[in-house]
Amino acid sequence: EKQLAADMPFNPNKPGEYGDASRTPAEGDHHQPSTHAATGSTSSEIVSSDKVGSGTPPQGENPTVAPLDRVRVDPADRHLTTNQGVPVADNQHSLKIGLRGPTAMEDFILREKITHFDHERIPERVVHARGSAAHGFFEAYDDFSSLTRAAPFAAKGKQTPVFVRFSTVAGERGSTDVARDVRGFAVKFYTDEGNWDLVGNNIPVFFIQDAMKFPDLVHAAKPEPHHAMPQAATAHDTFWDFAGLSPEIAHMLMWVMSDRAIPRSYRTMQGFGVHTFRMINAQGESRFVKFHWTPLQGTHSLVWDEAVRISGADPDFHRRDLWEAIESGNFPEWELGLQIFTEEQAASFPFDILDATKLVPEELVPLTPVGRLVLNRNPDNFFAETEQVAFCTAHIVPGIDFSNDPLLQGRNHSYLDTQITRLGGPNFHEIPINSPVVQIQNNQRDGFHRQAIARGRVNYEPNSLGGGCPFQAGKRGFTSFPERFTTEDKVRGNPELFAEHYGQARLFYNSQTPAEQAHIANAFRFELTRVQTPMVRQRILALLANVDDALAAKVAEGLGMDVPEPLPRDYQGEVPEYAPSPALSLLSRPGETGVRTRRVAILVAPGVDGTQVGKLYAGLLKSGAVPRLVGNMLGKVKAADGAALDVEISLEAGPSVMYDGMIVPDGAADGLARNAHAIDFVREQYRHCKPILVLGSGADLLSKAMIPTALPDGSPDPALLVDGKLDAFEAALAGHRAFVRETDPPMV
Ligand code: HDD
Repeated sequence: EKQLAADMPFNPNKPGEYGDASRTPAEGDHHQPSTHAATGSTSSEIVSSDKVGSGTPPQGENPTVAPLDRVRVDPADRHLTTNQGVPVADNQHSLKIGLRGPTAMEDFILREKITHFDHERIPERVVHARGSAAHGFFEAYDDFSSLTRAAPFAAKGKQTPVFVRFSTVAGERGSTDVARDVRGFAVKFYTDEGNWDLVGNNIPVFFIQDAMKFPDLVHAAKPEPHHAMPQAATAHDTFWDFAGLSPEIAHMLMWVMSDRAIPRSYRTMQGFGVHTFRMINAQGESRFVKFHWTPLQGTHSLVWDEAVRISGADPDFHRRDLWEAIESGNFPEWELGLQIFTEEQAASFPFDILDATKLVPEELVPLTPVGRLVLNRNPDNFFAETEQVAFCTAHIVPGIDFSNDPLLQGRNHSYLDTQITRLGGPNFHEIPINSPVVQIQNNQRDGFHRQAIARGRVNYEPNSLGGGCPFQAGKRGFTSFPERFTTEDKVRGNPELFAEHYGQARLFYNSQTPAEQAHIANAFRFELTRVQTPMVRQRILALLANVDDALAAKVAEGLGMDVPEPLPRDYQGEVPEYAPSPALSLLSRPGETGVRTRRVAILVAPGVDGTQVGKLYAGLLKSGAVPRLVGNMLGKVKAADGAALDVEISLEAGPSVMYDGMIVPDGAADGLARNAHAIDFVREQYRHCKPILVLGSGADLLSKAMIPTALPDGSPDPALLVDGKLDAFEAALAGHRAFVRETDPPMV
């Protein structure tokens, strides 16, 4: 035994527990026995081993919060062991009584392996089950301590580590990334004063105003309970039934029926804290704030027809996009902007800032840029990090505080509570991804899966036996903003302005470009067509009649119905009139990264102009785009000059929806035209308004696919370039889509 421990340390992190080391105290400071009376060390701890250490960690240290390195595991050059560290000789065969006999109960290795496997799954999140995450940092542009004492804003250039998880809401863990849905945008800041979670969405308003309604909203949106359909979709009766009976949803419906709900990428979404929060400086002065994340990549979305096809072609579309961007060094970046306003300003707004169905128009309170968020590292392990991360709106730090938004107040309960089932107990804060980077010291004890080994006999406060430690932080600690309340009755109900549901729904609709407005109407038509109960459709039309006559009429026409009487309004006052807010259009933020990471298909077939292909490929790479040679099948394609080109992906495996734009080089059309996948490819690129460049005889593929080269009104198509230059194509690609090409129904 001695021999084994001394000569063969199977895991160098845990050298032998037996042998001489267990009797002789090891050298070094950290092995000195404690002299602190409060630790309650017994003399047996002085007899230390490398496993138990000396029993005296450096004062104040709590290694459960050390960097993730402490738990990263790398199997290189290691042999298999059981969970008890026993070397495993044979991982292929169970232990049998004779080769054809029964398996021995004694086979502890088999049983351990199977038992662990049997318990590999944990419950998925009750909402936002499907998600993807990355590490990064937040960097403050300046010292904002006059606004807040929150640690991330304390100094110019200060960096705070973050972990960010994006998600859909309704779908289950394995559902498609590109469902029509709100996206979660949850940021965990590991600040110097504890973890701050900003648990937001890519839409600045919400469906409901009071947490009391959340379980009903989610039940209605999730698959219907009798047959568990449909997956990851609101296009069914129960959601729209709930919606029509909850007119506060009007504003949010405009957003979720808009292209915001089908983003091109997590990287091209805005994020919002949604609620009004407070920021408080060291002098105790408070301001209200709204949080906005603005992507440097621009705000871009899919078109619905494309999203439907991506769900089949690559349901991991957003996960893959985020992963690949970070792996390739194209670190996505967002600017954090704050809308900062006082209580007096808030009182003058024509809406209530505690109402999560309302936004503060940027024209009313412009954004103050305060820093940037950069995601620069993919997780090592999806389960350990992305799945086990636990966000909670109640995780705030000194300098930040809540408002009385009743949705937020309810959330503050829900998030901590839900982790207790999902992560199996109250110690989820010790899971490495959730632990702060600062020390945890308190008298909370025990519970399932406890990691920290709290020392001493004192687990209460106040105490004298522990020298009063850990002690209250006093002024350094978190103090709630001392908001003053007048004496009011305890009631269930809403403030008056909560009853006004249509002014901002109209504001949003009126702020969209015609193409975006058309997409909203089409989305309503699609969803309500899927609804089976005419009365449910009717009620939504009645709701829309309160928002915009033309929209209601268009949706009604699409459903073959008449617009009914508008829903009765709860609010007796005047509906506020808002001037359109261009900031609410997705198209107002084209981004600063141009064609970087945009995927371009170069279609190739035997006889293609190889030199031209080489130049296009190199040119696109140089601009940071991602070109791919797409052909009939994998293998070599002989170019006109005899050179061999490697097809990177086939038309079948890499269909049109995987690309932001396409090029048909000279000489490629003949070899492609007999493949219906190639015809579909061009037609879909066209229908989805993507830039197309055709060179020389490449144009033949357009005519084979019956693509019009001019717009319906006869004017030239700005994104269909016949014998155009690569520069012009790249400009169109940076512009993302040419919606001017769209017709309803599609002509191509
Ligand atoms: Fe929530 C998860 C965002 C209202 C209850 N929510 C969750 C996540 C995001 C949001 C991004 C996923 C976090 C992650 O990646 O792990 N939720 C929002 C926003 C809301 C909102 C922006 C409105 C402004 N949520 C809301 C209400 C309640 C919840 C009103 C309950 C009263 N949300 C939860 C939850 C979840 C959750 C049940 C499921 C998993 C989790 O928390 O950790 O507690």
